[in-house]
Amino acid sequence: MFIQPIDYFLAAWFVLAAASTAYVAWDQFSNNPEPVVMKWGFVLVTLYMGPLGLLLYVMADKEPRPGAHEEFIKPLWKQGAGSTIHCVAGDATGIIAAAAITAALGLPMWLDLIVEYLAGFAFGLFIFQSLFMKSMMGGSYRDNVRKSFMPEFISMNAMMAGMAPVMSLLMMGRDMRAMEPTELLFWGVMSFGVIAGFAVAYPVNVWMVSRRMKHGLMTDRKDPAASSARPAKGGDGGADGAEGHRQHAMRPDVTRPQLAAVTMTTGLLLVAGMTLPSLVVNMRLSARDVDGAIMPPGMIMGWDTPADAMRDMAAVRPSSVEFTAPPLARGDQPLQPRIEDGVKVFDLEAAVIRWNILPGVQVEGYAFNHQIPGPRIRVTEGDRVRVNVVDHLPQSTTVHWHGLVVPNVMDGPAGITQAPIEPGGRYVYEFTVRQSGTYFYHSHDHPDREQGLGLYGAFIVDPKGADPEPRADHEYVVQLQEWLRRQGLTYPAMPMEGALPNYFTINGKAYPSTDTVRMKVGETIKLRFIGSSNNFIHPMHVHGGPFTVVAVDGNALQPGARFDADTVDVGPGQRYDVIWTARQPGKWLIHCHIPHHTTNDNVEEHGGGGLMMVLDVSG
Ligand SMILES: [Cu+2]
Repeated sequence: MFIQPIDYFLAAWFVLAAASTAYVAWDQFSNNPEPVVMKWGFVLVTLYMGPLGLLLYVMADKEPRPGAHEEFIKPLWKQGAGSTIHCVAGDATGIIAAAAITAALGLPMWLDLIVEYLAGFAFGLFIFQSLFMKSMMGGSYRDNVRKSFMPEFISMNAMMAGMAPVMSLLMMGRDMRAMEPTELLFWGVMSFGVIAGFAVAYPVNVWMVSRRMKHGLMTDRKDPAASSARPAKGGDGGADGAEGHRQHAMRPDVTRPQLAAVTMTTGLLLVAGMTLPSLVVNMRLSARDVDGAIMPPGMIMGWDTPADAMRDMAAVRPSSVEFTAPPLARGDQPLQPRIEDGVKVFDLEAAVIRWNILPGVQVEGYAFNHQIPGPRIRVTEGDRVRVNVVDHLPQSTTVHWHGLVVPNVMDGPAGITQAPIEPGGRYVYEFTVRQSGTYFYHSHDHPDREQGLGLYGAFIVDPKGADPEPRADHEYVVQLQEWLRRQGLTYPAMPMEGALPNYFTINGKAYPSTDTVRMKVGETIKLRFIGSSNNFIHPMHVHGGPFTVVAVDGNALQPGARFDADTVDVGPGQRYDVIWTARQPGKWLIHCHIPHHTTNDNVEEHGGGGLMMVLDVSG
């Protein structure tokens, strides 16, 4: 899916790779005079290395003028490139096929690499090298497998030494869509891996060609007379060009100590390439475990980071969005109950939505009834309440009724009092409300992720008899939340590396998109602060004089216990009901007193941002 700049680059890359491959295939099979195996080698390598494959082909192998191929391919660097091409064509084909299969099977990354190595080596040795050698030198297939073994082993080790770390570090890196063969990114990583493998394998191939351990490029004409050069050698190790498939045995010019040292060095490179990435990424995880997660930039990812942590912290997948809210939509909308047999029945549906926290800032959030915060449930003390909860999220959920005394099985903690509601599933909560005051509901299944992304809402209970709290002329519910929106993706904000929030909202909107409440001098307003946020204690402050704290966590304070203040620390889970009197006309702020929480992505606009709103008092 196209959600990151790399996706656009890769689309361009693969268009060019397809065009390059088509050209190389056409030119090889209609013009270029060389053995069929090499034609296929260049076609495959161009498929994997895109425009770089084309570059190699035209610079090192494509006959520049009729009859000039023999002369053109002579330089050692070209011979080395040819030798690397036929190694890479075979090995990479085996590796890529194995990688796609192991990803689908859900094998851990460390095992993927071993299977890929074996597949690459087998494909390279038994198909590309041995058949190639046989067509060049004749002899039995078995003989050729034996002769090809050492050069193929050395070259494959170097190739995989380059390719393995690219695959490990990029596939298990920040954007683990790279583990999914259905994503362009997977194929991009494969291409980049082949390029790295080519670069590491090239020097050792140049050496092997120079020592006549391997063939480089060669010429193969149907009509030898077409050559302008007299019978020319296709490089040091090459077969005779003009004479076509002449039986020709190479006599390697290497000493045993040289061979041993080169083998050992490439072997060590291979071991380094296979093992050292496990210092950085968790090689025990499979494509299934990480499920295409994209991690927040800056999060500490170690070799022991569990897959559960990755999935919990991952970006909301844009493709999981089921509803895009209109830019001006507000959360916390009153939810009207149906009355069934005297029971107040509410329906809550959890789903992934796209939501504007500011005019130009959209987040992918988890929402009840397509709004953030979820709809306001308002009932009266003594009511029997039933809430049908349906889960349309890509993960399971539950709902907890924060602060309310309910039967244990209605309390919501997933895996403790109830089985989580699976995607597509439903659970019915029913209880009688025996308290009054300011409460809220929120997800209690992975709340670190789900509540952090918006699964919460106000639950206000009016008293049945006399109100234990003083009355006020106005009322406003203040629900707090932190957000992490970075590089086009939304992550649940968490108080840890890489996950700290950069946006803050009151009722789902950041200032200046927060509500303004209009009042007259002398009027009062009851502010119901709800600590629905996951990460911070927010010292909520009101300008223009002190307020009176009349209730804490839903419990009304006796008149003698009420107290005046101008700031209350609203911690996660806490509620404060405070009554403020408009004493002077003008614009009076309600805001968090941690100044960073009154910015939008670190920017102050129109005098603030984030957790800030205005009480507009007229005279
Ligand atoms: Cu704050």
